[in-house]
Amino acid sequence: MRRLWGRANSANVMKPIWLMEELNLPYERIDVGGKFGRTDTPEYRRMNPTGLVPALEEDGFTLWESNAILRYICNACAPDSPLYPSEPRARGIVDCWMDASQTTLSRPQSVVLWTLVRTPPEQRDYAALQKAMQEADRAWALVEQQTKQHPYVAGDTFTLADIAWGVHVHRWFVLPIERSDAPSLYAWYQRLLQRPAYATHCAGPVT
Ligand SMILES: N[C@@H](CCC(=O)N[C@@H](CS)C(=O)NCC(=O)O)C(=O)O
Repeated sequence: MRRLWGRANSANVMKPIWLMEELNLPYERIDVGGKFGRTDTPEYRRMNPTGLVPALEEDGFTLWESNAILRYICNACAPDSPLYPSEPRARGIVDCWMDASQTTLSRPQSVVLWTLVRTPPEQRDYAALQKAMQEADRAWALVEQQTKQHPYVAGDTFTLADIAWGVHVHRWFVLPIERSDAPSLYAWYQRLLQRPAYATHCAGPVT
């Protein structure tokens, strides 16, 4: 049995949900983290020592870090899938963009989300919000440049790199954010919305 631990409104949990839906893999999801708690128990910490979500569990095997989970699922269940190409250079490009989503976007985008969606107005740190919006905008500019030249983040086909960035882009466009003009980024977001798994699991109300 494949089990995904993590609340469905977490972008990092959306990544493996989206992938497993794309691949039609059976899985069970268990709500933990955020208002559901249960991530500080010894049992959960054995699966994910950081106490964050997601964690993947498969017959006693466990894994954490959302991008590592994406790679593992492709390697284990869909080794020939173009989602994670095996040709070294093609794979290198996908890996590069997946890593860049974590190193450039995740942190500032999370500050923007927490401030605008999960913090009451009187408690918001607007200076930190402004700084995070600018940093996230710079990260999205990388994808704007890339999608000017290719339909997808790592090139001509939909890959794990689109999943790693794509879970965040719906929020970027629906929240009241000062954004640079990014028509290619918006067109890529519209392409993602045509995928049923994305529309259903990653593009709902932002909570
Ligand atoms: N680098 C980690 C980050 C995981 C992370 O920050 N998860 C957030 C949700 S997106 C979390 O666990 N927040 C605390 C909680 O939900 O209890 C990954 O990609 O899996």
